[in-house]
Amino acid sequence: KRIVVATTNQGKLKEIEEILAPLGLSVTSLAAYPGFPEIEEDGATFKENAVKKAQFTATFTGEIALADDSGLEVDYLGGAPGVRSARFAGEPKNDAANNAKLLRLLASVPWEKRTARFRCVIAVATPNGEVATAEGTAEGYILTAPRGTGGFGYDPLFYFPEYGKTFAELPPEVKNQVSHRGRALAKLKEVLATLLAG
Ligand code: ITT
Repeated sequence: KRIVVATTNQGKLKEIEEILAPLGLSVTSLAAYPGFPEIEEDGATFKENAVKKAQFTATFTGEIALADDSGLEVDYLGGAPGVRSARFAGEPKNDAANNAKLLRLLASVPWEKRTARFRCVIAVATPNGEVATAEGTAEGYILTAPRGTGGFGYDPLFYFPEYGKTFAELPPEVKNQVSHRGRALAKLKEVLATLLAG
């Protein structure tokens, strides 16, 4: 059975492939569909954006599609960057610029007020219009300087207290077990198995 992962983010794609590996699916990505248009992420919520990306991709490709919309919510910033996480520092998307902006905005903020969480909504859609979603979160703190080289995006700044490490310092399989993405996908595994059996 085949599934298309509707993302242009290589970091996400790698993690989703690793998490889905035990299901024995044939996972393709948008790279297999030349001419695939850019989908505007204009939703107010992660869920709206995830559903939009999954439904469009299922319709365009005629395959079951899985999309991930995710981001970082920083309490001191009232939940920003949130759905705007990928473009926090403007166009084009730039992880280094996003991280620099986050450090700047939190420069004088004490440790106990640097709480944050990653949130991820995964949507799975079929070409005939079925859709299922699940959400996962991971709670942590924003450091004052980056640590670690793994993962992607805000990972070097995201300290995960349960392991005393940033997400960029965790081995990939450990991040995948505890991350917002890992948790959302774990919730969807049964739905996925059912859809793919049909
Ligand atoms: P697609 O829409 O093509 O999937 P994108 O990068 O634009 O790619 P989003 O709109 O969902 O995806 O933005 C998610 C951003 O949130 C991403 O660019 C990172 O900056 C951040 N993010 C999400 N999950 C993360 C993780 O596990 N570790 C670090 N940063 C993450």
